[in-house]
Amino acid sequence: MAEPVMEVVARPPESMEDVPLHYCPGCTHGIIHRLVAEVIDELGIREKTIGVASVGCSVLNYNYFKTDFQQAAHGRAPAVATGIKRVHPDKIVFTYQGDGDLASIGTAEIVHAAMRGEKITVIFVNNAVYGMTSGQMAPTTLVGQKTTTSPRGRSVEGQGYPIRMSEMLATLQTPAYIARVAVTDPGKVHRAKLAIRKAFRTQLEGKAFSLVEIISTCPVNWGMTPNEAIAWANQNMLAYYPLGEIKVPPEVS
Ligand SMILES: Cc1ncc(C[n+]2csc(CCOP(=O)(O)OP(=O)(O)O)c2C)c(N)n1
Ligand code: SF4
Repeated sequence: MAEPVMEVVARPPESMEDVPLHYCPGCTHGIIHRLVAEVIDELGIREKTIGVASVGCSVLNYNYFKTDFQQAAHGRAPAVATGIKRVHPDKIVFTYQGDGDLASIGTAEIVHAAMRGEKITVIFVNNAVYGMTSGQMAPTTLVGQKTTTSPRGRSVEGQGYPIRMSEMLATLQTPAYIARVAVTDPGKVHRAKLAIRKAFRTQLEGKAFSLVEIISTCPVNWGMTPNEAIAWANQNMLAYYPLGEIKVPPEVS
């Protein structure tokens, strides 16, 4: 009897290694890796792309992308990417940063790289907590959200309001493209990819700084199942962090 033929219906993008990811079940970092790798494939830029890994759960993403990669100290990815891009202006340079990394430890670096108009692309993963270190409160944690360091919920009196980094950076003169997307249902994943593509194209066209904030889930530290985490993000995070393009250069379509 003939062996049944197994049809391959899905494989990793060319720019991703075919290896298991270390992320928790239901974590959305894996979806975002895939979207970035698909965009790199479709733009045909793998050989000239250099990623900068930050510190957080995505610290090992240099094991997953087939592009060149450099590790940066916590929060310093935009500064490291600045150096790489200035030395190699012909390369496509992107950072991949969590919200603890970008909005807290690296606040200075991201603000000044954006204001200098560095021609880099930033992938900013906002899951409202410090994931890797067990779910402490981040600058992006929602009011009332319980974390390991805000067990009664974040309070405005105690910790202030969460920072909307994309809106804040969009007030600066120089950034070319800033958008907020989510990966919490298939339609949103599709739109997230379009935004990531636009951000990379902004850089390819020689325009200034581009950033895509991606609303994500951390089911383990939120104390939820993956499905509960998706529903919580859709209901609560999107109410405070509205999706859409916040700054677009007229020429980039
Ligand atoms: C200067 C510095 N401060 C703190 C730490 C500890 N630390 C490592 S990962 C991390 C949290 C990262 O959270 P986030 O950037 O939100 O990424 P996630 O893990 O949620 O993807 C912290 C605080 C460190 N390594 N270096
Ligand atoms: S701790 Fe959170 S962000 Fe980190 S891998 Fe697990 S689910 Fe993802």
